[in-house]
Amino acid sequence: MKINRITLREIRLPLVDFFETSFGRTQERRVLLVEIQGGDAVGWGECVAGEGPFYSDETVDTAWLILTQLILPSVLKWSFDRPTEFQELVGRVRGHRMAKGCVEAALWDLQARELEVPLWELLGGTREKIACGVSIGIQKSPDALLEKIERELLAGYQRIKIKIKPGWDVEIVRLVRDSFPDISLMVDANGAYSLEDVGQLRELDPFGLLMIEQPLSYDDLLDHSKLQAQIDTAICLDESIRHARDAAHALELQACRIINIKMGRVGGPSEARRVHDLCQEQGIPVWCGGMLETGIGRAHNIALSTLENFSLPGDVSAAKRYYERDTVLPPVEVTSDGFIIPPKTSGLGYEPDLPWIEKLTVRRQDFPDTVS
Ligand code: OSB
Ligand code: MG
Repeated sequence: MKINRITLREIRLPLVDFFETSFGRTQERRVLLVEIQGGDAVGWGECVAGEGPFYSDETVDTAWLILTQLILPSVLKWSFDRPTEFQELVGRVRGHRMAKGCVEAALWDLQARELEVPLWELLGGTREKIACGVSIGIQKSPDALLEKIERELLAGYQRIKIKIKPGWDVEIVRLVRDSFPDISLMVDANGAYSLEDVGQLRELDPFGLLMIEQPLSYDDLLDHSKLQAQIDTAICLDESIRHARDAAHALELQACRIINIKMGRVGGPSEARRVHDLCQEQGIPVWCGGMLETGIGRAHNIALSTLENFSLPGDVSAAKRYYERDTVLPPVEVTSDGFIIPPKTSGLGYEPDLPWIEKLTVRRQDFPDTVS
């Protein structure tokens, strides 16, 4: 299939509520959307880079630069049989995985639509429903946190993840456990601790947490391995896993027992699938992480989550938790018992709401540059 036209847009939209992690607070999202036309179809992708270099070194602006100057010009007029070939095309660009990832994702959607099959089927997925959990940020008060957890449980979510950082950890987890003794609960530190905090982290062991996500530095494997040997709670790696080779090294080092897969973080659906397959071979469960995506990114996460080894509930939740109005129709929603049913229609199975996206757009670049 030959690529004829590409549009890159930046949209801005406020979050319903601020989202706070150990690395900072987000109130408004800046999101890049890529639309790629080839054959008789159009595919969409969403870049998960953040507003600042706090989760990873990529940002919305670095992604814009790399996409407009290097990646999209090389994709225009390019022909491919399989979306996986894209990684060879851009292989000389090191890093910038979130920038690359949204383009590869759009190519998958494009091909699925061209073939008139659901994207999840093209990816090789088998799950007919996706178990959903939620990620709850650091709140203004412990009471506000308890209230939020209560609301999400009532909505049907199957697993609660709370963000922790030094000063908002053991006592908060104790409070949550006292209030909700039986829920499936986990914590995410986004790299806020160091190996010297092992004493503090061991204090989490009695609370029966499903896992602790990324306790140590975003770029570390070795210290996680040392930590895992000293705590009972399973470590799950997020930031530290940039590709399948990192995952292989992490497992060899026993740096974690679970891996969170985010397609943006690892550079696209094909690398995400590689991490998934490797973990499956080694008996390591995975789950799909989230990056406060709007519906387009969410729909890609849903498709990915249908792969067999996504055996734990993901941070794949309804769009309305974050945005008043989603970028796709119908909006991504969750059943009252906490599942998302992957659509049977072709491609993503959710349609980008183009008039709404146009309204939210603050900058746009077309390939070829069609003005005149
Ligand atoms: O660490 O999983 C994370 C959001 C932004 C950056 C990093 C993370 C998160 C989340 C939110 O936890 C998950 C979601 O999209 O619901
Ligand atoms: Mg995380």
